[in-house]
Amino acid sequence: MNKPRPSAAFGGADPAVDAIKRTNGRLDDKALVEIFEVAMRSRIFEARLVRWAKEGGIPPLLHPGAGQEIAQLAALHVLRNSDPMLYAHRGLAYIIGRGVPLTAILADASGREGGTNNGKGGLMHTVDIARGVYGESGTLGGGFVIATGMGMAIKKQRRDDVIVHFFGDGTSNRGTFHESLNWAAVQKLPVIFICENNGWAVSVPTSVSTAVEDIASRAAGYGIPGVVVDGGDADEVAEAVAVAAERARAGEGPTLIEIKAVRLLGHFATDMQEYRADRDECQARDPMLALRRRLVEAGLLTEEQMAEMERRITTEVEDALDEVKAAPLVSGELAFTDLYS
Ligand SMILES: Cc1ncc(C[n+]2csc(CCOP(=O)(O)OP(=O)(O)O)c2C)c(N)n1
Ligand SMILES: [Mg+2]
Repeated sequence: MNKPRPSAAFGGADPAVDAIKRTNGRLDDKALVEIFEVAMRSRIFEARLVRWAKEGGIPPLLHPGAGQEIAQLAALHVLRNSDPMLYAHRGLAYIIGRGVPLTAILADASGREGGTNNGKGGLMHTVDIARGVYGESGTLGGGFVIATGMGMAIKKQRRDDVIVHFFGDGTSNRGTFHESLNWAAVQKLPVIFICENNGWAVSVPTSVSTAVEDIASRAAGYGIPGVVVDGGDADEVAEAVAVAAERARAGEGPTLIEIKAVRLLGHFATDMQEYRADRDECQARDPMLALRRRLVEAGLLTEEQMAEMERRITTEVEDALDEVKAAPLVSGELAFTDLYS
């Protein structure tokens, strides 16, 4: 699998894509700082949610995304905010990155007023169409079919949107993966399939469930590009997604991108990971640490500025939590609204 470089046919309609082309496949300084800040917001917010779950405030149905935020955000950085996104269950960086307010996410998580799904979706099903956030399929593997169907709609409507669908390595073993990638490929649909391979599906190592080393190698079976990128390298992720977006907008069809990721925490909030030998050792591979070092070395942020950023975000998170705790629970009558259209 070759790492595709941006081609000469770049459209020019996307500032972030243009920027990465100009800098020869590297994110510019402003983008790196932005990605770092949103990743920090996601990390702090998620840790607070886990604590709230342990305190009994919300069901412990949170799948921590710690370790995977930088890659998720680098991917989104080169897409338009209007590009429809179907996210995965792991973490909140996707929706925070799209600008969904923390109060809305907290309200969804706790079934309070002010959320996006009126108590019906809980934490994993925040939907915010104005921000291109189309939710997550509770049945893993459902997203492939939905993304492909959305791709057909976009193509029929002759819009130049690109659908991005994030999913895990375990999910890539569902039959819907095959049906969808084949159809998206043959119809040349504008979909970017992004597999975050974190080496685990709950407590099952990928090597036990998956016959190939690289999930991206399956792209060959559909005649589409398959690209492997390092989830610790924001530039590599952003460049691969920029190339895939350009290809999709040009009507050339889908791309399968595999991010080699690290899951720093348990499958869900209260998972102690007794099954995992690398539980402590993997912390050194945290992409946040690498980006932190890079920003300091490049003189883009000082340690003091990062500490200040952390304090500011912590206050922001606590304020959002106080606001949502004071909001009323969603009325039971709303259980029967928005179910059919
Ligand atoms: C069809 C289906 N089977 C099982 C589950 C339960 N489940 C939720 S997350 C998960 C693991 C998924 O692993 P992976 O796709 O690698 O994502 P990760 O959790 O590692 O991010 C499972 C089995 C589900 N939601 N849907
Ligand atoms: Mg996984």
